[in-house]
Amino acid sequence: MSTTKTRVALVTTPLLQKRGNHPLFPPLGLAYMAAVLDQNGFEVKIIDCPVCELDHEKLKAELSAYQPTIVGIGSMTPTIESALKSARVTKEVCPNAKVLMGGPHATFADEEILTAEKAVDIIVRGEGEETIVEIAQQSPNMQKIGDIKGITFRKDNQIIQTANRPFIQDLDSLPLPAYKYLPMEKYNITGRNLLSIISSRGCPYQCPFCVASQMFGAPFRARSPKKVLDEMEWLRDEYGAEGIAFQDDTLTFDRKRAVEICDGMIERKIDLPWGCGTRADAVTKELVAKMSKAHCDEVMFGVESGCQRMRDVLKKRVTNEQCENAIKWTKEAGIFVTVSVILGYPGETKETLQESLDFVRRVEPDDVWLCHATPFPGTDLRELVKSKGWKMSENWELYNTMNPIFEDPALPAKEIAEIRKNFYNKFYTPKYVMRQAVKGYLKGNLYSKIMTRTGANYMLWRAMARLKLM
Ligand code: B12
Ligand code: SF4
Repeated sequence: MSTTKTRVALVTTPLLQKRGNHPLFPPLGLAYMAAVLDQNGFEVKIIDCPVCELDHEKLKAELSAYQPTIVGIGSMTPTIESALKSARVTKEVCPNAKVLMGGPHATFADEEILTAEKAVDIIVRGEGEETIVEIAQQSPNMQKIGDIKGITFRKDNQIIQTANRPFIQDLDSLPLPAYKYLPMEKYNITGRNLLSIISSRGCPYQCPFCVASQMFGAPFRARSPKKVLDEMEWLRDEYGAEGIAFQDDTLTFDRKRAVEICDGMIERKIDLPWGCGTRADAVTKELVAKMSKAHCDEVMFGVESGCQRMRDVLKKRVTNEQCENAIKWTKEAGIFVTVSVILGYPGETKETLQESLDFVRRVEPDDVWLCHATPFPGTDLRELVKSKGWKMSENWELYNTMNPIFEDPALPAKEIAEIRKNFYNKFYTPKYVMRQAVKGYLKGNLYSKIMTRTGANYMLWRAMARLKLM
């Protein structure tokens, strides 16, 4: 038995490119793991490089000063190169530390990462809370590492995958995310302290392009309304939250529970504007009215396409009528509506693309995310593109849904990108900015205030780009 105190550093890797327009939220996954490590008596530090504006050199200095025994690095597909570089700099200054990597990219690219990058020792697949505690308990000798479920590791030049870890059944048993390890005053979106909550995990729909449902499984696992409401009050009272972003994939999947949460917000006078994502078939007119009364300011619907044939290909299992109704009711309730649409999924044609854009114009959402179909590791979409033998980029930095990743011979990627750009040029107009300013500043919608600025910035950026071209 070693006497070395196990000290864990959890890292959100530095951004290699400028932040762009991605909001910075506290890293919930790392904060949950920090909380369970803390609960089990381990020493923890979270280093959130993007929000602290740390590059790899500064991260190296932080790690060198802290000398952790375990370093856990999070990974999304576009940040994987940076995450691998973080692993290498860790080994330079803490050669004896075990380097773990987890998150949605590492989970599904475990073997590739361990084969290519010697600085990574263990990949944690799926949910990390229980696994990281078991790893810390075995640190530093890791003699029974093969007994730990949900990991992939190297042994005698072989890569070993242990059995999948069952999903955490009772999410209420988890402690609150350990925000005490994060510089909470630094997280704000256009000047607003907007903090996150995840009240459920898992999604029964398992759409073929979605990573979240693969990470967290099919059963919808939900925290009790009481715990969710307590967390909202805690974020407001302890951390000065001025708004809440629910990070659930389908917040209203269980409508009865959604109503209970809304009723609780009203009864307890929580009074915080909040936003969420859900499916068009998971709301009713009454539910969105109740959500609005509980201060819901934004709902994002993944409509994915405006063409029923394509929506069936995408296995979304909602109809145009359901989408139109959901958007209409939500707008009528005064809520900001975002729709998310996938462009260029295999089977898409110029006509179906046009149908999607016509649909969006017709329903007039407050914002629209036009996402290039992106074959993330772990998705059926990736297997489909591979099986077709189409050219597919392996430059992970491009996997941010704003770039075409594969080439469908029937629909050139360049054309899709051009159609997307033209759509946005016509979407963010002075009229749009005025509409959002009225909804934001006269009617008090938080998301409209944010989009008034974002829309104006987009137009400014476009005008400057044109001037440079002249
Ligand atoms: C919030 C969020 C964001 C925030 C990030 C906030 C943050 N600091 O985490 C923002 C808005 C910035 C964002 C951006 C993007 N996101 Co996002 N996002 C989410 C969302 C909705 C919630 C994340 C979350 O908090 N989950 C809850 C916690 C508990 O889970 P977790 O973070 O995954 O962590 C757990 C495990 O992954 C694991 N784990 C994670 N890290 C580590 C590290 C170690 C060492 C260990 C041991 C374990 C471990 O243990 C944790 C606890 O169980 C997820 C969907 C989802 N349901 O997760 C998508 C998701 C992560 N995003 C996704 C995508 C595609 C993107 C974007 C590429 C594109 C886009 N259009 O938004 C960009 C890329 C950003 C970039 N940096 O380049 C995909 C991931 C695909 C992939 N392979 O990377 C997801 C899964 C959505 C989906 N439906 O597919 N996102
Ligand atoms: S409904 Fe949404 S969260 Fe569920 S699998 Fe489909 S895209 Fe993913």
